[in-house]
Formats: sequence, structure tokens, C-alpha cells
Amino acid sequence: MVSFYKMRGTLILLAAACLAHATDLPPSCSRPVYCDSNLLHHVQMARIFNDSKTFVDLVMNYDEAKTLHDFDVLLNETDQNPSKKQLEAFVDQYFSEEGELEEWQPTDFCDNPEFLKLIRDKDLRKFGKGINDIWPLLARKVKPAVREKPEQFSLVPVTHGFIIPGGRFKEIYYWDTYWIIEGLLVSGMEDTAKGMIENLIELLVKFGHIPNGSRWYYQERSQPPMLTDMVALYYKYTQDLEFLKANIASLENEISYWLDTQAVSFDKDGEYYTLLRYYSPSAGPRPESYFEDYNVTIAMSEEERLDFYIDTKSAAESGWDFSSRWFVAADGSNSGDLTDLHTRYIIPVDLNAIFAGALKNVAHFHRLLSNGRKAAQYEVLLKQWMDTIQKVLWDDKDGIWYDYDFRDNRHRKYFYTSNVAPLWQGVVALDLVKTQGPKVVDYLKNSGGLDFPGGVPTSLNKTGEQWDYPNVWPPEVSIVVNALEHVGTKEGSELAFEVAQTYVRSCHAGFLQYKQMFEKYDAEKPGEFGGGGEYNVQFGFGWSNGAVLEFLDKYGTKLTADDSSELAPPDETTNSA
Ligand SMILES: *[C@@H]1O[C@H](CO)[C@@H](O)[C@H](O)[C@H]1NC(C)=O
Ligand SMILES: *[C@@H]1O[C@H](CO)[C@@H](O)[C@H](O)[C@H]1NC(C)=O
Ligand SMILES: *[C@@H]1O[C@H](CO)[C@@H](O)[C@H](O)[C@H]1NC(C)=O
Ligand SMILES: *[C@@H]1O[C@H](CO)[C@@H](O)[C@H](O)[C@H]1NC(C)=O
Ligand SMILES: CC(=O)N[C@H]1CO[C@H](CO)[C@@H](O)[C@@H]1O
Repeated sequence: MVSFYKMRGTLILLAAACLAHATDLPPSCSRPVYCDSNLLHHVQMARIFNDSKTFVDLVMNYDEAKTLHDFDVLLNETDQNPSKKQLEAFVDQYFSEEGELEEWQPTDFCDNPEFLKLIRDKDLRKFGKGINDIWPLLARKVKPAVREKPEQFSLVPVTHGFIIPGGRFKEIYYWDTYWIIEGLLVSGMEDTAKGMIENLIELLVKFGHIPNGSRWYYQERSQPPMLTDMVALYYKYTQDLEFLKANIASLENEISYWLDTQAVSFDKDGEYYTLLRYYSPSAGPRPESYFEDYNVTIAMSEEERLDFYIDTKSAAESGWDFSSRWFVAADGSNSGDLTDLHTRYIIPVDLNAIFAGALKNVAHFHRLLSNGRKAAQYEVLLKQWMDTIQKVLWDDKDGIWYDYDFRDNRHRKYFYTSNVAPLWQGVVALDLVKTQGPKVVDYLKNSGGLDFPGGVPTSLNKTGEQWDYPNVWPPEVSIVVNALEHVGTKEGSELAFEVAQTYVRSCHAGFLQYKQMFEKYDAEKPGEFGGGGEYNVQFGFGWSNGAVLEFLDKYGTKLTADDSSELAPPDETTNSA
């Protein structure tokens, strides 16, 4: 448990340290083959695989020491310059593609869950069933072999079965899990949801934080800290107080991790504030995008290169990899490219809203567990965080929260869906919701961001990066819809419904045409997948399915597949309103 009084001194030290240039950083993880070795460097730079992630997902045929030693022998024999052919032969002999996961049948899967009955549009009901049917296809568990020889795998084993996002993302991802769990709960799969939360807590206990994904090469990076949100959702469905009791200490540990490693203090208008930013200081390129990262730095000085690796990993930690959100050009604007990443100087709206939400959840859990004193401590810190969000991030003229650049002392006044996160997380004081909520509705209406037939894009800047225009990312649509609902006005709710309907229609159109769900969509073309970034579009897809199920569940009685659809009468077999 953090001491709130001691905290301030610690934070100031951290702030000073982070601005110094990194020299002696740890590697991306403690597994050299997968994170920091000549072997990794040579194989990735030779482009033996088109997707850099392929190599770091391979299994070692021998132990790590032998693998590294024998590669050194190869280096010696080839004058430190093995050919692509020699590298391919080495990889063939020392690694295999033997899968680490096996298919798994969740025991709580039901092919006709309750929520379908509330959907009054026949096509959408069919769609809901189609999405529900995808769960078993994405369900996996770790093979016993991984537990027997864990040191030969980059995968970190976990106990329970889980739902993967899909495609190249065949392990557990931290923030994706929130929307997957949301969908599972709508589908009535409470045990699977619980197992997935327990898996994350297992990772938290092992690493002291939840890594981006369940791979060693993600060790030094976390992701938006939504664990307590998952627990809150699970509790809402189950009232499982025992579960809260068993895990509350871990939830508190995660809060301490973020305070200890990602908090930063800075001046604004003569006042001193502390908030969180994404910060992942480790040396070298991201192992799973090694070639791509290294390639960007070829013309850089040593110092620029170190900075680039930190800012890239910090941006990856945000979940928004990559986006103009993290570009700070020489003029301070969000123009530029990956060489302009300066993630560590930006105070993100969503991270701080999610963190405040975590404080709120943990306070609430302590109330439920009758730990009044602990609850009160978290409430104090929550109030401080909420006040600071207002003072630092709220722009009263534009009526919205903006990311804040604490190096240049300015708001980043650009449309990003993350701008509305404080409302989504319910971390705006009630009196302020009344005054600021309607302004946020106006901001969204006037932004142009809601005017696209394929859904709400994350930004209005077309950079070619995947977290920018025209890509529509399912979790962000869910964030906007819930933020609008939380305004508590008729206008807010109507707009929320429209945003949800546009998204569901687009996913539905894509599902009819491709029999697939995508990880992201194109705001301009309903039903088409988004592009850009460093890998091809992926199918599956955990959080896209979760967001669709969330909306079908929330709005099933009035959603329509298109303007000419007719709603069936409320199903007589149910006694719903
Ligand atoms: C890798 O990409 C190249 C060029 O796009 C393509 O020709 C080749 O078939 C790909 N190789 C594999 C193994 O996918
Ligand atoms: C490679 O060569 C170096 C320098 O000659 C030597 O020190 C090292 O032991 C050799 N490594 C192996 C694995 O043979
Ligand atoms: C490597 O970087 C250069 C620019 O520095 C870029 O033109 C090229 O496309 C990159 N190569 C790959 C395969 O990403
Ligand atoms: C990004 O879009 C905003 C509008 O939200 C615009 O003001 C800004 O100049 C754009 N930035 C770039 C780099 O094009
Ligand atoms: C680049 C990176 O390491 N981050 C991964 C973290 O997880 C997300 C999925 O939520 C991936 O998109 C990233 O590749």
C-alpha cells in the first residue's frame, strides 16, 4: 500500500530523473534470446520473417545458454557476418513453430444467450448470434509443454483458459481484455471472464505490473491500467464479494506500480501538479518490431536513438501505437512522423481518467469489504486526481479535456476520442458534469469527428499511423458512447445511441460481406477494415466483438441494421421492458 504522504517526495525525485538522458537502461526483458542479443539482432535485421513478431514467438529447441553459445560460434565462424541463408539454417535448427497454445472449449459457452432475445431487429439478432459463436474459435489455453520448460518459450504461461484478440495477437493483451470481458459477460460467460481476470492477476504477481501482453518481450511495458474496471464489471454481474476479498491487495499493488513508475510532477501557471504519463524506459528496439524500430533510427545519433526507443515503447504502452497524439514537432504541433515521438512529455487524458477510475473502484471495493479507513485513503487520492485533471487538462473555452504537453506547457488542442475519457470513467464531480457535460456534447458535435458513415475515427489527422484518421477503433467507440451517456442529458443519450448504431451497422455490413470481424474499421467506408501502421489488419477480433455485444445489449430494443429495417415486436418469450 502506498503511503500518500511519503509519495510526494518520491514523485519529485522521479520527475527529475526522467528528464535526464537515459544511459544505463535495462534491456526490454530478462530473456536475451527474445529481447537483447546478437542472435535477435542478426535474425531480425536479416528479415527472415516479414513480420518481426514471428521470430520472437518461436520456441527454442534447446535451452537458452546453448542457443546463445552456438550462435556465438556461428558468429565467430562467419567473421561476425552470417549470411541470410546461414541465419535461416540456424533458426531452422534451433527454433520451432510448435504452438504454445491449444484450442479450448469454455464450459460456460452457450449458443443462445439471453441477450439475443432483447434484440428486435432480426438481422441484428442474427448478427449477435454470429458474434457470440466466435467465442469458442478464439478460446485458448496454454499447452502443458510451456509449463514444463517455460525457459524455452517467449510466452508466459497462465493458469486459466482465455479469449485471444485474434490474428497475430495470439496471446493475452492487457487492455483488450476489458472489452473481451464485457462481451463475455453479455454472453453469460462469467467463469471465462473470471479466469481471464485471474490470469492478469497472475501476471501482476509475477512481474509487479501487468505487461502489455503475456510474452517476455512485453515485460517492461504495461498498458492502460484497466484491471479494476474489469473487476468492477465482473462484480456488477456476479456480486462475487469473495473474489474482491481475494484480490483487493493485488489491485492496490497495481495502483502503487503506476504511482511509483509513471507519475511525474510539473509546473503549470505557477502551480505544481502530479499526474501520470506513459513511460517505459528500456534499451533497444521493441523485440517484436525490431527491424521497424531499428530502421527508423539508422540516421540518428546515439542519444537520439535511446530517446526514440523509450518514446516508442512508451507510446506502445498507451495502446495507441502509433498516433499523432504522441508526435511533437519542432513547432509543438502534432505533425511529423515516428521520429517526432515524444510520448514521455505528454500527460494523457485517458490514462489519468483510467487511473482515477481505478482509485474510485478500489475505494468502492474497500467500502464493500467494510474497510472504511482504506476506502477513505483512496477517496482522498481520488479527489486529488480529479481536481488535477480539471486544473491541468480541462479547456473551458473549447469545452473539452486535452492532453497536456508539460515540456512546452501547452494543451494539445486536437480532436482525439480519448479527450472524453473523464466522463467515460465517471471521474468528473457531479456539479461539473452538469456544467461541463453539455459543453462536451457540443464539442463532439462541432468537432466533425461524429460525421462519418463508418464510425468515429480516433483522430482527424491522416498520418498513415494506425491510431489516426480514418481508423475507427472499437474500444474508443465504446469510450465515446459511455462518455455521452454519462452526461445525463437527452441530447447526450441520443448522440450516444447514434454513435453506437453507426458502429454496429458498419461491423454488421463487414460481417455480411467478409464473414469476419476486424480489429479496426474505416470511418469513410462502412464495413471496411482500417489500415496503416506496421502490420496488416487482423481478424477475430476480441474487442470489436466485445463492443458490438455491449451495444446490442444496451440498445438491442431500438438498434436497426439500416434505415429501412423494421423492428419486430418485443419478444413475448421475455418479460423485458
Ligand atoms: C514477404 O513479403 C514479400 C514482399 O511483400 C513477399 O514477396 C513474400 O512472399 C513474403 N514472404 C512470406 C514468407 O510471407
Ligand atoms: C568467439 O571468438 C572470441 C574471440 O576470438 C572468443 O573469445 C570466444 O570464446 C569465441 N566464442 C565462441 C563461442 O567460440
Ligand atoms: C526503412 O526506413 C526508410 C526511411 O528511413 C523507409 O523509407 C523504409 O520504407 C523503411 N523500410 C521498411 C521495410 O520499413
Ligand atoms: C490535425 O487535425 C487538427 C484538427 O483536429 C488540425 O487542427 C491539425 O492542424 C492537424 N494536424 C496536422 C499535423 O495535420
Ligand atoms: C507495440 C507493442 O508492443 N504493443 C503491443 C501492445 O498490445 C497492443 C494490443 O493492445 C498491440 O497492438 C501492440 O502491438
